[in-house]
Amino acid sequence: MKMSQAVPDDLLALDAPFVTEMMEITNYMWRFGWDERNGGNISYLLKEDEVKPYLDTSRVLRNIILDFPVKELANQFFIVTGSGKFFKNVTSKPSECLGIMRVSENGDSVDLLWGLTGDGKPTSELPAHFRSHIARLRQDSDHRVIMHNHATNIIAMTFTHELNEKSFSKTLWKMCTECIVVFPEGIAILPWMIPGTDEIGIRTAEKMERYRLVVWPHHGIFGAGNAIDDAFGLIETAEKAAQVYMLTSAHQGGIKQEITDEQLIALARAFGVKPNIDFI
Ligand code: 2HA
Ligand code: ZN
Repeated sequence: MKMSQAVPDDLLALDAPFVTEMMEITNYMWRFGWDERNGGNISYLLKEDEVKPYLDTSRVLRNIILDFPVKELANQFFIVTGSGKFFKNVTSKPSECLGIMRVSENGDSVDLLWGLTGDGKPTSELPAHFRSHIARLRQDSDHRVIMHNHATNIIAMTFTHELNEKSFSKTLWKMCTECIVVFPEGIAILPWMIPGTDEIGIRTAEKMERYRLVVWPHHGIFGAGNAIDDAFGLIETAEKAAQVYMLTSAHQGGIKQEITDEQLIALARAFGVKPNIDFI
């Protein structure tokens, strides 16, 4: 048992494993060059039992109104990155760059319980995050994490590859043997849209009903998972495949051989995954 009486909440929360995980992963993502300036955001659904040892959940610091209702997430706890915060700084200023909050009973606001000091706000992409959580939870009750970043080669590929979900997914599958095993459903693509809006949130969440990876052309990628490692691993795998694509397609000699459709099918069979039948 933690002695929560003796230690102020703002210090105790720093011991929480989910805070450490957020500090670690944002740092990795920044070092990969995927989160320049304030690019990227993460939200991580927490269980009340995980939060309670580190935080007095009855102590609300302030209430933040949402202009999109999320009744489906009522009373759920999240740790999120803050709007305008730099991933580069999360490790040195966690309580400024991160926030722990609970969605209100009626789903039209959030109660801030920790962090986002100095009147910080949750990520500007909160509509896309919350709506994607709702969509993924409908598919998988173990779902926990929505992650967005500006993965460099995925963005590059949205300029040089046609923006068609089937051909984009197949190209990625063929770039690294493990891709079809990691994301057998393929990857979704939205049209170019203004970020931060409820509209892009709604469209992202529609795709999340069927996919765990959604590309925002000329902007970045969204990934969903049951854990930080899961969402990160998905994005990392897609980004690696995009990097191989960018390297090989830029090569003067062009691509001389590839993983064939038959080999993709054999891979899926060998690893017991069902590839998206619309794509192969
Ligand atoms: O600034 O990445 O999409 C944060 C973002 C917006
Ligand atoms: Zn972004």
